[in-house]
Amino acid sequence: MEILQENFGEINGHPVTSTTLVNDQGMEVVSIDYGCIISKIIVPDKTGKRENVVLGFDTIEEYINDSPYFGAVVGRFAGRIKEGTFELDSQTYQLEKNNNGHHLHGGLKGFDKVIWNSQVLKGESEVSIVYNYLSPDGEEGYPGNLDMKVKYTLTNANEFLISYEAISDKKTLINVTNHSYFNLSGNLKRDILEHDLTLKSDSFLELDNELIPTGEILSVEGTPFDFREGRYIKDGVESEHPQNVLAGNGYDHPFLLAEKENKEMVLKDEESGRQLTVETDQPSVVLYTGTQLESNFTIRGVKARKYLGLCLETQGLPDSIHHSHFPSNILDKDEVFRSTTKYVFDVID
Ligand code: G6D
Repeated sequence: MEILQENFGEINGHPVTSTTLVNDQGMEVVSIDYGCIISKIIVPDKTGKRENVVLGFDTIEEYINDSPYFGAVVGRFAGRIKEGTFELDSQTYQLEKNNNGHHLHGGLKGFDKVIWNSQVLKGESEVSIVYNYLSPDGEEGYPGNLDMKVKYTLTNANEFLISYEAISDKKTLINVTNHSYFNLSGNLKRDILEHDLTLKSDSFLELDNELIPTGEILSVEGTPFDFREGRYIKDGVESEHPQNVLAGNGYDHPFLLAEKENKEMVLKDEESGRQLTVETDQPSVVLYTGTQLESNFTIRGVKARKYLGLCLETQGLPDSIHHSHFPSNILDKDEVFRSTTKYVFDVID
């Protein structure tokens, strides 16, 4: 097990450090303290060839200029909040409206756009980095001084765990996730249309044409949203289902998970033989198939394009504050929020 650190650049005079967690199987996870961004995950394919399986950059400038949340921790509230406004204890709050008149992913200066403090921890069979950021009361319109911790842990069993912990001195909202775009082909050799996803979910949220949840919870039965027995991502791209069309010919939807911490999501790329299993304690996952990726920049030499990566954003339900039948994302004063998502990389049996 090893931990390597080096300078990754600087933002307004603040140095940004890159940290590489390495296990004894040759798996590597590289992250930077700007946005806790995961910039590389190196895992072997079925022949043992070690390649990168996430979309990322090698310079801080590209993250600032081009990145649609590549690898970033997203918050205080991942997803959209309608019109960026909500009420808590009869007080109305107005968040930054940074997306089409609504609030998206924590606003203009969300968790993805700040420099976090970091501390590394080296164990016998695992290595970790703990990121910490104190989001001041009123930041992007949110109430409360929120002390946020994110821990990345790599084990010798090729498990990568992301653990979140938060506490606030006022009642507030919290819905945090990681926005890595996975592409198991290795070094972006192919897009993700032939990736096969198995997802234990019987229902998903209906979205309106501004991608805001309508409140309706739809059954996956008989639709391209039924991943229970496995399905190629391309099915949702070729589909004429109005929700696939509305998402830009693909998926950008929250799915309600039928189980927790029990292999809820398994993503496979048959050609490389790579497999990613994701387990979480969160009630839902947003499947986003990179439908808004434009081709106006390159990613380590590969021209950006739709479907070059997909996100499995484990989290609560977007806009939950406006839908009382959704699980709550309200964090009471001095209540401790904790959540863990586990990613296990191996090869298909
Ligand atoms: C688009 O609607 C999608 C979001 O789900 C995604 O997170 C973002 O692009 C990167 O806004």
